[in-house]
This record gives sequence, C-alpha cells and structure tokens, in this order.
Amino acid sequence: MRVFDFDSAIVRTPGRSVVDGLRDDPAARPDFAAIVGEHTAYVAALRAAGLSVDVLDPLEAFPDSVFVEDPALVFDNGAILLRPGAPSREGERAPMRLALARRFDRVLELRDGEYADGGDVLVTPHTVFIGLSRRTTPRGADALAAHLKSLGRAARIVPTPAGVLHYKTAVSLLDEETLLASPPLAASLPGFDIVLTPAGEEAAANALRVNGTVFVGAHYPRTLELLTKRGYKAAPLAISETAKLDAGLSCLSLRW
Ligand code: CIR
Repeated sequence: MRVFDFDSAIVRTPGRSVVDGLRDDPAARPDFAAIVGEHTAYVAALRAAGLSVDVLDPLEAFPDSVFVEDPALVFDNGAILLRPGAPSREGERAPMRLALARRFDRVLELRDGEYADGGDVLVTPHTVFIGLSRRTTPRGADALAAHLKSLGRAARIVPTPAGVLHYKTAVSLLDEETLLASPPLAASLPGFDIVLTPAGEEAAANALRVNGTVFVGAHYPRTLELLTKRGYKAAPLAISETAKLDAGLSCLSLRW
C-alpha cells in the first residue's frame, strides 16, 4: 500500500476570505498575503518532491476551503467524499465532488449525518486510523470504515487527544514503521516506533512525508534537528500564518 510514495496532489488556492476561517483563537487573525506566500511555497515544495499538483480555483464563499484534506480522502484505487463536521464547511463538498469525479473512476460518499474530517484520518501501511473528534462522529467514523473496507483498507477508530482539533494535529507518518507523535498520543500507538515531538513543539507532529522528504513547520527547529539526526531528509516549510487557522501541513493537500 502506498502511504507516502505519491505522484499526484490536489490543492486549492486560498481565497481572500481565508482570513475569516474557523479558529479557536479569534484574536489570531492571519495576514492574507502571508498565507498566499506560504501556500505558493507549499505547492512548489510538493512539485520539487516529485508530485504533479493540480491547483483548484479559490472558493470565496468557503473560507476554509483551502484545507482540501478535510472534505475528501484519496487513494490510488478510489476516493471518498467526506462530510466535514463544521457546518460552515458543508458547502465545500459539491465542488470537491466534481474535482474527485474528474480524477477518480471510483468515488464513494458519506451520507447525511455521517461526519468525518480528513484531518482525523491517518493512513499507515496496514491500518487507517480514524480519530473521533469534535468534527468526526462515531456514526461518520463507522461509515468511513465501511467505505475504506471496500477500497481494501482496514480501519481502526480511536480517540483524539483533548485540546487538539484533529487526530493528525498530534501524529503523522515518518516511514512505514515510525510515527511522529505528541506525548498524549504516543502510548496509544502500539506496533509503531514513535518519535516524540520535543517539549514546546507538540504541533510539529503534523508533519508531512512526501516521497523521500519529511516536511516540518519551519517554526519547529528542534523537531527538524531531531528528525535530521535520525536520518530523515527533513525540510522546513513556513506554515506559521496558516497555523493561526488551527491548520498544519497535511491539511493543504490531497495526495495519492
Ligand atoms: C477548520 O477549523 O476547519 C480550519 N480552520 C482548519 C482545518 C485544518 N485541517 C486539518 O487539520 N486537516
């Protein structure tokens, strides 16, 4: 199963409305030009890592639509249209349905009342972890697990640590056997080698492995150093402005 050997990605250009995106801290208002700068560098980094990147048009009516990871889940044998748990994001589904239909022969869909955000889904070689969160409900997780089964993937439904928005805020895949995780999650991941995020850099756990590179938020120098010491090709990507919207590196793309 391919879990970080990708050749394609979808991203969406941020609209001006992105500065009104959902966030826990209303005082943390991001700067539009800075978000565009981070997004441009992100797309360039994915291309440099070997991906063909399709850039979708901005959707001004949906401030959080730049976070394409949440309304869909993609694999090389099919895609799943999810149902984001935030009501303001429901309208992202229709344009995402069209984008998926153009690229995938098989597109499955969550139905009414089945809520799951892609940010709560961690794909590993043998198991897809689905984190229950404020956005992903037990009913949504069960429905998603059934769709995953029909795409040949086994799922496991797990809790998301309190205080983080999405499961993947706290964990990401470094290689087939190793996860980068913040301490609250580490104990609940038997069967994996765990690299713990350094104190004060817990949010660096949302790293992004693409082919041979592990992208890490540029404002997490200790995590970058730790991964480099462990032999990973760790590369910094600026994400601090986008992070004001409670988002990390994985949220900005769908990869397969
Ligand atoms: C939201 O609250 O939905 C956005 N402001 C952030 C989404 C982050 N997505 C992700 O972690 N996959």
